[in-house]
Amino acid sequence: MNAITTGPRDVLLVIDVQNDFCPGGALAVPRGHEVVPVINDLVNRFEHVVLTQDWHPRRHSSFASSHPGKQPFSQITLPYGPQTLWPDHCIQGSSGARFHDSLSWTKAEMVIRKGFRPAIDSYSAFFENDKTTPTGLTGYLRERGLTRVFCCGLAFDFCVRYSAEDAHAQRFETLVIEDACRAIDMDGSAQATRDSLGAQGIALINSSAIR
Ligand code: VGL
Ligand code: ZN
Repeated sequence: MNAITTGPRDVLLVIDVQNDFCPGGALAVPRGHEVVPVINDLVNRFEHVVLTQDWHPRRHSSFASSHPGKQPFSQITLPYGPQTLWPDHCIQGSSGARFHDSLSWTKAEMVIRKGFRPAIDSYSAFFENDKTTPTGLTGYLRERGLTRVFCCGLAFDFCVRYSAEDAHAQRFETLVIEDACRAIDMDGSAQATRDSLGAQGIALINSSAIR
């Protein structure tokens, strides 16, 4: 991979590096905490950093506990389509919803919260799972003149995947820094993510390529 030099129109989009997605958390991503030193190092190489924070109210519709008889990691159909059910996680104001203690978050110019509407989940940083409700991030990036989005964080096969696909669909130049991500990997979802990103022409790169 050729070296990539970052500039004033580039943004590092750090997705959901929160306690609940790290070992010991409610929806722990295997080795999720390992992204933290990689991302902290990347933060120094970007002028602009934006974070996302999964931010659910209690009894959110994506929680298995909100659907009597349903188990976490099963699927249901909500009015907007299929939805995976999760353990209760990233509840607004809880310690699980906080950024990982070692994440260097102070440089972030913007924090996009998502998943706060009780009836709609939101994997992507750009659109909720109904594919129509915007988070406001497209407008923010455009108004700021930011044109190239480097995605990293948790989880590779859910929130990072859908954020990258939406960034690309919104015509931002989009890259995913794979060694700065970790996957949940349910039923081959990590490989399916690589295939899908590849098919769309979204580059998967290593953090060592970024100068
Ligand atoms: C995520 C499942 C539920 C993620 C968020 O950040 O990938 N996954 N909520
Ligand atoms: Zn969530």
